[in-house]
Amino acid sequence: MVVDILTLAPGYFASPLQEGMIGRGIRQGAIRVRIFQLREFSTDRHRTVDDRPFGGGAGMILKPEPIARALNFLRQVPPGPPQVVLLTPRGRPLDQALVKKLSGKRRLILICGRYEGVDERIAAHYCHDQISIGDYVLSGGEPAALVVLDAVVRLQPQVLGCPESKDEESYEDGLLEYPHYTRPRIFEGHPVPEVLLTGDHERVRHWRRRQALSRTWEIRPGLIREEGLTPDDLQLIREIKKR
Ligand code: 6GU
Repeated sequence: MVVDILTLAPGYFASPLQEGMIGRGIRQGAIRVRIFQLREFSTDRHRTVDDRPFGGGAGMILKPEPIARALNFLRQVPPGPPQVVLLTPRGRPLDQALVKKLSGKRRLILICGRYEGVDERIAAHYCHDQISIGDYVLSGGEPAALVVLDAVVRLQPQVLGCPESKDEESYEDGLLEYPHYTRPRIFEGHPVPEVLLTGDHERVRHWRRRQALSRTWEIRPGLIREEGLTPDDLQLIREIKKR
C-alpha cells in the first residue's frame, strides 16, 4: 500500500515513521509513505497557502489552488488512482469499519487540514472522503494522519507479529475489550480476579464476555447493537442493567 501525505509540517512525521508498527510496516515494505510539503505547490513568491474567509470571521482558510495543484500532480505519479481523504474535524468519525475499508486500498492520499479550515470546493470536488478522529479540535490534521496510518498499517497482512490478537480486540465485535492482567498475582495489595487463575477456559471466556459487555454498557452504550449479541449476551445485559 502507498500512502501520500500532504502537509504544511513534513517534519512532524520524521520520527513517528521510524517507530513502532508504522516503522516496521515501512521497513518490511508492507507500506510506503511519502510526505509532500503543500507549500511547494503554491505559485506565488511568498509561497502563500492560506487566505481570509469570505463572509468574514477569525482565522485563515487553506486556499484551494495549491491543494488542487498538489492533487493533480500526485494523480500523475504512480502507482495508480488514489483514494483522496481530507482530514478535518468536520469529517465523518473514524471507526474500525472505516479503517478496514481504507486498509484495503492500494493507494491513499491524506490531506492534513490546517488553520481554521480548507476551502470547501476541495472537499467537494477533489476528495472521496472527509474523516475526523473524534469530537475535539486539533490545530492540524497531522496527528490524525498518524492515527489513520497506524490503524491501517496494523491491518496489512504482512505486518502484525501475532495475527490472532487482531480479532479479539476492542471494536472487532463492537464491544470494548475485557480487562487484562499479568504477574504479579497481587500488586500493591490488589489481587488478580480469581477466575483467571482457575485454568477453566469456559469460565474465563464467560467472565471476559461479561466484563466486555458491562464495561461497554457503562461507558459506551451506543456501541451495543442487539443483532450482534447471542442469547447468553442478552441475558448478561439484563443482569447488568439490574445492578
Ligand atoms: Cl482530522 N483535524 C483537526 N484539525 N481536528 C480534528 C480532527 C482532524 N479530528 C478530530 N479533531
